[in-house]
Amino acid sequence: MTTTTILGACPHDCPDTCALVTTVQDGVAIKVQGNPHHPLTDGVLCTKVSRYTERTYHPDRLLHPMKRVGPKGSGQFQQVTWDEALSDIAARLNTIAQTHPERILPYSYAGTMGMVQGESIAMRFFNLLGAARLDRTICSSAGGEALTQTLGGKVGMKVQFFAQSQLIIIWGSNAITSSVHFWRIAQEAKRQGAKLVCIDPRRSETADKCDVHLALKPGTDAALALALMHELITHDWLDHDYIAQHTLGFEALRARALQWPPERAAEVCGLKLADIRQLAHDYAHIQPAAIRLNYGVQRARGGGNAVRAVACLPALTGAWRHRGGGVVLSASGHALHNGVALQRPDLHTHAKAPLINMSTIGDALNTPNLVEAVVVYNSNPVAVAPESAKVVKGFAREDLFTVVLEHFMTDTADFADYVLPATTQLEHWDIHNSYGHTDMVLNRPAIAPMGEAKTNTQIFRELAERMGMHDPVLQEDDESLCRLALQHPRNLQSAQPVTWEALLQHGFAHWPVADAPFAQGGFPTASGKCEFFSERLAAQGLDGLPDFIPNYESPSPQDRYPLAMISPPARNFLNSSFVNVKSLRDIEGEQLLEIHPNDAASRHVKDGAMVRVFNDRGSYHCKAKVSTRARPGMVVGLGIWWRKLGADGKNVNELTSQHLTDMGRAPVFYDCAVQVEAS
Ligand SMILES: Nc1nc2c(c(=O)[nH]1)N[C@H]1C(S)=C(S)[C@@H](COP(=O)(O)OP(=O)(O)OC[C@H]3O[C@@H](n4cnc5c(=O)[nH]c(N)nc54)[C@H](O)[C@@H]3O)O[C@H]1N2
Ligand SMILES: Nc1nc2c(c(=O)[nH]1)N[C@H]1C(S)=C(S)[C@@H](COP(=O)(O)OP(=O)(O)OC[C@H]3O[C@@H](n4cnc5c(=O)[nH]c(N)nc54)[C@H](O)[C@@H]3O)O[C@H]1N2
Ligand SMILES: [Mo]
Repeated sequence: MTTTTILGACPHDCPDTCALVTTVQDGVAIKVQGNPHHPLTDGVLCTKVSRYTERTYHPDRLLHPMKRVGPKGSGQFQQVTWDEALSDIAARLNTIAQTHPERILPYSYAGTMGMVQGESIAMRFFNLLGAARLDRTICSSAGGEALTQTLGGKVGMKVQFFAQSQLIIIWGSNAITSSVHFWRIAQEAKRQGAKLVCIDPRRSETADKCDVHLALKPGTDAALALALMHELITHDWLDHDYIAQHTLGFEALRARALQWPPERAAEVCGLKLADIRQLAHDYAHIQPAAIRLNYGVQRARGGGNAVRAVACLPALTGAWRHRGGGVVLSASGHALHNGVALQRPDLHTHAKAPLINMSTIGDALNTPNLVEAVVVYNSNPVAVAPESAKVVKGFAREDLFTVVLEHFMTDTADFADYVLPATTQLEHWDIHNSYGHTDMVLNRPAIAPMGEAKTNTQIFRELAERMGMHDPVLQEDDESLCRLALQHPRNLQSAQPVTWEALLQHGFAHWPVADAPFAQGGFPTASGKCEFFSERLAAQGLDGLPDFIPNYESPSPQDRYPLAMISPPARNFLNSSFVNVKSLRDIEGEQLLEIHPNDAASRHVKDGAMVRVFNDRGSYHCKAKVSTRARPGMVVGLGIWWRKLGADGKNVNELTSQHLTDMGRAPVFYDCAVQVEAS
């Protein structure tokens, strides 16, 4: 018997990007653990990924190419050879490409966050083809755009220094669920006396464990941030020196903030006046003060503005001066990888190719003459995209040619003409940055591909050959692509570059980032300052200052759809991944809707009873969980279930809309009015 251990990286869409150690016995992966030498992983994994072998060796794993034999969506497939599948796909795509390559749409997101199995050969392939471009907005583009306008990029505090904070504001995140390694650091700070504040409309597991919980109405964060500024300004709790040297537009921001006395914010946010005042006082007086801002705040109409407003706070008090002070939403902008070399945007020369927003895929697929073929990889749009009825109608089009690269027969795969089996992280090379920390992590294959599965990259290589696309850039191998990711001029010139040797030896390496990156200003904006006022936005005719923008759907009790619904992820799923892993689904039980006891009583809804949740866009059935985790007037539909595993073959996205955010063209999953009735 031979036993080896292989160093890897967690591929999932999560800020923690853990370093992994896989134990392999006679070619079989028997255990996946956290790498104890990687400081942030610290040998610990979440429940989901510690069961990674259960996912990899799942009895339902797709092991062979499959061809549709029944109507679209029926899930009736028959096994075919790779040769048959690839020849037919190549012929079908070539027929479209001869006249309208721009009607071939790639649809991909972060099933794996690896740069190689994510967007390398696949992106080169679609670029060379002149395919439609996909606007990848479904998760973070509102906040990303906002942060870029204010701070200059996806930059901020180094997560490890939250351990030194004395005040930690967890703003729009259920950290225990979605970034457990950050939560461990926050606990360390707490042991050193830090005060923890959670700002979240839901009393989440994280809110339970913080010292203070401010349960504001969904989508009102900008109003709260502006009221905090009002207090900082009127009490003169400001770092005048930092403001003078490292910010732009203070006078304009001051005038805006003075319109937001805490009384006004209390009304808009549904918070107690005293709680807002106390938070402002704490933020000004407890140093270092750190904000873990997260994506929960930017899934509503004014999400971009909310992020801009919050991102201004640390510059007002000079919190950036400390290693344990500042804000972080995403730290991915600190990485120095060469994404351009991997993806080669220069290869795309087809001027007529449209930019199609993945968040409105429902509308796009139902627009005549826009999309004739869609190739899905690393994503499950039928489950995760908003307004499912339209998404399903689009994917059900008999004249749409659909190819899905997957591990499992997902809701999206059910609609495919061909489903192609892809390798998992244990079976391929990849290289990862993180959006929560500033390390790079390498993933080496631990086991041979299962069944006939191939890597995403190999599938596109072989497809390209059959389509007569012989450009050598499509044939670069995975290990070379991993190395290429390091070839960024600034990495190569750095005094402490991330090297291939270090990655091979340790499995991870640190990007060179200063401990307190903005202690002396130096923001990556055009002005080098934190831009309270943005000339760029003003020049586009937009508001140069952050403001509160009310939700598209902010219901009141007399409305036809009187309840605000948010749909954050269930703890044991990762978006729609892992929903089919039985041991994890058993923990979650069924699709749940949390509803406040008052709202339940007025509708005669009992705890554990089935309910119908509906609005003009659709309805779904799920089980009511009567609980004060939901504010009065608000319900929480925990996501993201596979539709086919839901009570009536639907999930929460049946109700969400295709409206977009103020910035970044992103979806508004948490800006959604519904009604609930016993069923
Ligand atoms: N277990 C698990 N971990 C995950 C994921 C998962 O599905 N499961 N998803 C991963 C992905 S793709 C992402 S993008 C990240 C997301 O991770 P985060 O950005 O940290 O967000 P979430 O933890 O999803 O939590 C969003 C929180 O925002 C709250 N919220 C909803 N509306 C508002 C609002 O208007 N204002 C405020 N202040 N809060 C609001 C919700 O109640 C919820 O608790 O997590 C990643 N990690
Ligand atoms: N209502 C509601 N909807 C939401 C959200 C919400 O909070 N509420 N969150 C949104 C957010 S933040 C996000 S990021 C999106 C996420 O949406 P997606 O990025 O679509 O994420 P998943 O649902 O996890 O689907 C990823 C799929 O990729 C597959 N996959 C994984 N690795 C590989 C690989 O190496 N090769 C191939 N070919 N396939 C692979 C997995 O099996 C899985 O089926 O959902 C969004 N949708
Ligand atoms: Mo996400």
